[in-house]
Amino acid sequence: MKILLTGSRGFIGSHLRARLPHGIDLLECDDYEPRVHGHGARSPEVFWQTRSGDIPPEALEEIDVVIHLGAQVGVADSMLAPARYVYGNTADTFRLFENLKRSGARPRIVVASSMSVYGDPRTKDPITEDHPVRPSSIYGLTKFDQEALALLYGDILEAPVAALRFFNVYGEGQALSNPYTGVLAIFASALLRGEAPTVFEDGEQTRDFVYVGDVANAILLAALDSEMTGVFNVSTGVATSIKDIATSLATALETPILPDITHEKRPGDIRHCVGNSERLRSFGWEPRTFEEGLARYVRGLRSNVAAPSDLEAYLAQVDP
Ligand code: UD2
Repeated sequence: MKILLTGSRGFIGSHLRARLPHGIDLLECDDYEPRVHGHGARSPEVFWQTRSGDIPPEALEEIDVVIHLGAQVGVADSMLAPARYVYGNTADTFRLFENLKRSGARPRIVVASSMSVYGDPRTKDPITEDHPVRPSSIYGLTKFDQEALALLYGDILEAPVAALRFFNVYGEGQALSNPYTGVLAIFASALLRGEAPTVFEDGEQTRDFVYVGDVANAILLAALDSEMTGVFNVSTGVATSIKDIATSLATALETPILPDITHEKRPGDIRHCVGNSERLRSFGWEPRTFEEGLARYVRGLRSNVAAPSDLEAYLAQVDP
């Protein structure tokens, strides 16, 4: 089986590679975005050190599965530099699927979408995939474009498509140096420097934190189970407040530093977002508890895993 994996060297892509069954012929694509990878991090095994849209049709002819994780990531940044997201997410995804069409291949397609497509769900209850889509950031809009393009080209190519809406993903390898990454990595880097994490609003806003290994398992399931088509929330259904995140992480890291609660809202932030994942669970997927995921995350931090490039060696030693 031949798989094209875009974003293969990123946070989620690296966890996925560690789980791929032996014998898979993997074609990797990663543009080595400096904010995630720093400068100079390059692997000779990555055939395409380029953007997803640049892969020529000839390279796609024999592909059985496309897993499209490659994207520009960062909600706040997308409002400051929208063009980067429109080109990097919408246009590149369009070019990837257009090249796929030209190649004549009819692979199974798995695309990484995001809870950000819902915008502000305006409810504390877990939302299902039928909840209205109304992105409140350029990032969310372009993630929806990626999802919609995958579904549209799936229809055109008569290829099965699974669009996975990731909620707040955390875990080993989320780049500590990236200011636009998830809140756990931002808090971890503050605590490891001996500084108080900055909590916006009153800290009672909630999110649905899903461990990266479980996200990788969901992708693998979608890539290998031909019955899995349509849109799926990748979430736990459990709401955790941001204040609790700050204190749980400080406790787990044995750094008893209280968060600095600003009572200021970060522009564009939503108050609550929790996802119902019954649809994905019906295919046998089961996420870990936050406590288990946090313990794994902290073990990674203690082993100096600070970026996706640290993951390959680390995950080879631990049970991914
Ligand atoms: C956004 C996206 C999500 C994903 C994620 C990646 C939306 C609705 N969601 O989620 O799809 O891409 O970004 O990061 O667009 N916070 C603090 N202090 C900090 C940083 C964050 O208090 O230093 C709070 C923030 O106000 C928010 C929560 O933590 O309430 C989560 O923030 P986040 O940036 O980790 O993720 P979020 O939910 O904006």
